[in-house]
Amino acid sequence: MRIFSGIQPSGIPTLGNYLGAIRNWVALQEGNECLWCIVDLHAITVWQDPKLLPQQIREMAATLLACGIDPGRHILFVQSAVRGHAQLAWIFNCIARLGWLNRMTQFKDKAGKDREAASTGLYVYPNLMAADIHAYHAMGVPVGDDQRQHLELANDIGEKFNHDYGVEFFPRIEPLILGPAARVMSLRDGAKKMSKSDPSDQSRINLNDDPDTIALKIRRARTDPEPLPSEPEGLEGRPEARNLVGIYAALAGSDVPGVLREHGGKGFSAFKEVLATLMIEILSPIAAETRRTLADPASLDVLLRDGAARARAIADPIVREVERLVGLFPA
Ligand code: AQP
Repeated sequence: MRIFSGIQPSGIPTLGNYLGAIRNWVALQEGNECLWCIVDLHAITVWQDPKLLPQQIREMAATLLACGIDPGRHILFVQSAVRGHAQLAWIFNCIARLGWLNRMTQFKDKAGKDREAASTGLYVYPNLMAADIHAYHAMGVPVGDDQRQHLELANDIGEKFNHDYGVEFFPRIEPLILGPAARVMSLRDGAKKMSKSDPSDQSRINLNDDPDTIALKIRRARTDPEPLPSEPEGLEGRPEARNLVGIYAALAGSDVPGVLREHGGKGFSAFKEVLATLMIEILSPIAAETRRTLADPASLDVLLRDGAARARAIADPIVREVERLVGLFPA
């Protein structure tokens, strides 16, 4: 299966990005043809400092490589280097209906109370995401649970295009939402997702946090006074406890019932200690390898340019065919 997924270079990737997406990307590289995209056009839907953005892109690329993304057998590239994404997104702006976009909960979350001040790019973000995927006729898209609604919209766009132009051109996309931590929540608020652009650094684990920082953030993570239950039902109404158990399960390669069988009855201070130890064991080598790769930015840039050339070779003919189907004047 051809697989596509993207990540915004809007900061240092978090444990949420890792467990909800990147780790699954690495596993999917076996037996599939994968395109991994650093989506800078998506990132600028909210303000990004132009002096910092190129470095954020390199940091994201270095982190993905450190996590196990293989740019030899698969394609790792930067979105804006393949013009077809923006060209197809414009056509999709003309396919998607306002009513569909009005239902997108991520826009509501990200725009916040002052919706009038949000960029129009943020509003049509899901159309660009649909273009990212359909430009490659990708059929599998591994994402965290927060992106489920956007993938439904991408299918609606593909279907409406096929219907309007009387073709069977865009295939259906299958969301691949995997693992017990498909939605990692903030360490400060169990109702809010962990996010790399959250103003509070204490709300998240960054993949470049050092061991002391990780241990401190886990120790300070919000919990409740009850001990861990022995059954999943005992996590009802306890979002912070559920979050930490889900994180532990994902890191340990277990599941929630398994973790509760092993640690049920423990107080949170003891559980947080084993959680922090496991997290440090897994994340520290990633941080070290990221630093090593970042020490040679020229090689990283060559690797990303090579990835973009290989991505263009797939996307360009597909986007040209869309333009022909729509009746645009041949270039
Ligand atoms: N908290 C999360 N739990 C599980 N999966 C998550 N993802 C993001 N946050 C979590 C998944 O990571 C992939 C890349 O996400 P993105 O960077 O493209 O955008 P996002 O979902 O908006 O992630 P952030 O960290 O919240 O970024 P900012 O702060 O810039 O908006 C996606 O597959 C996503 O599901």
